[in-house]
Amino acid sequence: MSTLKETLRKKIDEHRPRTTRLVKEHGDVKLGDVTIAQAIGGARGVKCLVTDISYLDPMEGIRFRGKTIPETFEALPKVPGSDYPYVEAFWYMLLTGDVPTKEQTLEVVEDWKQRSEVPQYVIDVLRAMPRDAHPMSMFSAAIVAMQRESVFSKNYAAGKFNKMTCWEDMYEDASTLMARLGPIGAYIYRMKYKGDTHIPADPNLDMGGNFAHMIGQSEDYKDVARMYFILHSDHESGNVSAHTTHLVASALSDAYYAYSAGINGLAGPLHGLANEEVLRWTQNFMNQLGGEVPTKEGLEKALWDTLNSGQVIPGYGHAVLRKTDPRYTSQREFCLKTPGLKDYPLFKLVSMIFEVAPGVLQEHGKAKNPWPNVDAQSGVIQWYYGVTQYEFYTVLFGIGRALGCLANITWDRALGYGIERPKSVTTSMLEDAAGIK
Ligand code: NMX
Ligand code: MLT
Repeated sequence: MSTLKETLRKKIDEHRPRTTRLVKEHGDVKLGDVTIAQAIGGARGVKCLVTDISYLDPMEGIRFRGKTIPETFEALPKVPGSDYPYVEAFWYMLLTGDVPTKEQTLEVVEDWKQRSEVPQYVIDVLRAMPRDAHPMSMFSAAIVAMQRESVFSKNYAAGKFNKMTCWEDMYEDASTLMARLGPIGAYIYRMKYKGDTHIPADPNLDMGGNFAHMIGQSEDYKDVARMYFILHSDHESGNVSAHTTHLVASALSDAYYAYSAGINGLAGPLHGLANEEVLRWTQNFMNQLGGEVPTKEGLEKALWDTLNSGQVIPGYGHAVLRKTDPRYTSQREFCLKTPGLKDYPLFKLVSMIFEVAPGVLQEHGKAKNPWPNVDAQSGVIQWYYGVTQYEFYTVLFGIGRALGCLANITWDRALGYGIERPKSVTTSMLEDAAGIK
């Protein structure tokens, strides 16, 4: 049986000529033009990133290596006794495009176990931070602290940089990060919210199961963790966390620098932090009603109040999607099939928002997409299982998002993608181009 790294090497060798040929023989082919609105408005729709790891169709939603979410869950080897796959199997699939066998999956499980111990100096860094620091700033600091261990940077400094093989060092760093992010997240969670008491890893568990175990969660939550990490993994390359990671890595910064930067982008309320905002919004609203589920009229008024005060409705809208996010649907289906969750008041409220908010946003007339995104549904599941510290939710997102970002930067190195450096223009130049001067 070939190892994941050997399979990846074969895939990379097969893929390289395609990229080389495109650049050498067809490099001048245009993919589109850039308008003034795009230059000012966040490059929306500008096609200038390449990835084969996932693709986001505006109407269909995400496909991972060509597979929809249900197809992904169906195809991958399942953890014994669970309906959900190994996160490790999904990593294999993101990297290679192949569905691994059980044996190949267990090889990754074992590899991550060997790499998973969180070094004492990382714990020291976390403990030195003010205890009220946001968990995302702790998470980011822990990641960048580990930069001293980067195989890529050590080899680069030793003069061993080789364009053809440097992806292997990126792969090593990415694998170590993947193995440690769950335990680091769990440490932050227990330090901040569980009286600074900690639970050692269980060597018999997979990555998702171990995360549930290390934060002190129930057996049922193990599937929540597996589902959550896979659903949040990747959303093609242009989203802030993936793009930031790619951008930073393009300077030949290592995986630790790059993913720490990606995490800082994920921490913005228009991006990953929206899952925290959704829960804050719904909890505040329910508290005002003494814990009762509101009427549709009451909810409609609250949504308008939010819009009229100049705030966005968190969890709704999207830069690319133009329909309900299938990641939302997948989590909603999980709620509907889970006894207890289906009738849970917070889930009822989230479902009512799903009925009411799109109409309100359409009438408001600004958002191009009035439908819910992944963040509108994720917090209610966490809350139901007792992870009520919504400040922590974006760390969960960040553990999952690493799968996509780190697989992508491994391929960036393999295909020799260039240092990112778009050209800027001045406002006068735009006015000249528009003929208004
Ligand atoms: N509530 C109110 N207004 C909105 C919303 C919303 N949920 N979504 C978009 N708009 C507004 C937006 O602020 C903009 O207003 P203005 O012209 O005054 O600047 C206008 O509608 C047009 O924006 P769009 O082109 O539809 O959206 P854009 O691509 O610029 O931004 C988001 C996409 C996701 C940032 C935006 O929809 C949003 O702020 N949503 C709420 C926050 C959220 O849920 N973020 C999570 C995204 C998923 N993730 O995990 O990263
Ligand atoms: C994501 O998962 O990154 C978000 O849905 C944002 C995006 O794709 O732009």
